[in-house]
Amino acid sequence: MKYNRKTHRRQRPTFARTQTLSVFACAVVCLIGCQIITADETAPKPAVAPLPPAPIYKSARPIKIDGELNDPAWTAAAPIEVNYLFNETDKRDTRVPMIVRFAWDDSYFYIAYEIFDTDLVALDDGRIKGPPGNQRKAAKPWAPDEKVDIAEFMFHVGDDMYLWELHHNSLNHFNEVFLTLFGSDSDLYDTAFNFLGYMYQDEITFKDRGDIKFKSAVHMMTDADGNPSTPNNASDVDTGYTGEIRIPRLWIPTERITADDGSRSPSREIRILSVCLNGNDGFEYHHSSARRPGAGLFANGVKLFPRYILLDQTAARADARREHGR
Ligand SMILES: [Ca+2]
Ligand SMILES: [Ca+2]
Ligand SMILES: [Ca+2]
Repeated sequence: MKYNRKTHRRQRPTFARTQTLSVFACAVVCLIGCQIITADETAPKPAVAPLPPAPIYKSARPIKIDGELNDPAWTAAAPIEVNYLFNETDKRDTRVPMIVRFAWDDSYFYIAYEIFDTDLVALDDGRIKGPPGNQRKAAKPWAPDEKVDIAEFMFHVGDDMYLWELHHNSLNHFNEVFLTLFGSDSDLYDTAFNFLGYMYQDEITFKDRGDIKFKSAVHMMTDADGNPSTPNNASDVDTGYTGEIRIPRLWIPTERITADDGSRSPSREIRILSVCLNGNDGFEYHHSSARRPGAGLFANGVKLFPRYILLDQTAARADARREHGR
């Protein structure tokens, strides 16, 4: 799939007033993202191989979604540093603005993260999403004049063209967006379905399935004097916050792993890009968990999203015991 920004600039339609604000916001995010990397837009992109897959362990017990990361699953999970520089290739920042952990069980995929920020800003976009009884305010993903901050997770869900883009902030606003990527050879590319290379569907929402319900929470970090961080209050110096999200597994498809000999592994794989956007300086800068998120938009780098394998270590230990006759 190729994305030619120069071509697209010529073809870019004028925004009509009928387009939703959220689509507009997304488009502007994309434009800003593109501007950041304008300097090397004509240069060949360096070849950067994706990193080998990292494990995501199955949680032995349900994780309490309260924003506090003291559950055993989070102790066991490997921390993922989100500090690759957005406009560089394979370069990490000297500081780590965000740390992410993942876990899963039969019902849910879980996300935990820490964000370190001296001035937390969290805005909703005015919409209420979610099924009856489980509604939430939708996070606003982009507002440079208001220095908005956002945690973002992009899940590849199939065929290198379907993605979830999830937004969460320090006031527990949440927004799920379904992206469909179009290549320039697609018949849908130059149509109203497409803007800047993909269709952005932010009206979709994670519906609950019986007792299996989406849930998210946040918890403010405290400073050395015990004062909690205060979103949308710039009169103090914040420390940051922690977030927890659980998503019904039915919404998070995973890929089968096939070995070179054609055999199927019982484990499943998923590609996830974690992104931290901090608007402190009035210019929103992204850090990500990928060595390079791709040419321009994060979504276009889906092949380089970090890969993870969902491992059931309990089942693996049982297999090993059987194999060794124990
Ligand atoms: Ca917890
Ligand atoms: Ca504050
Ligand atoms: Ca901030």
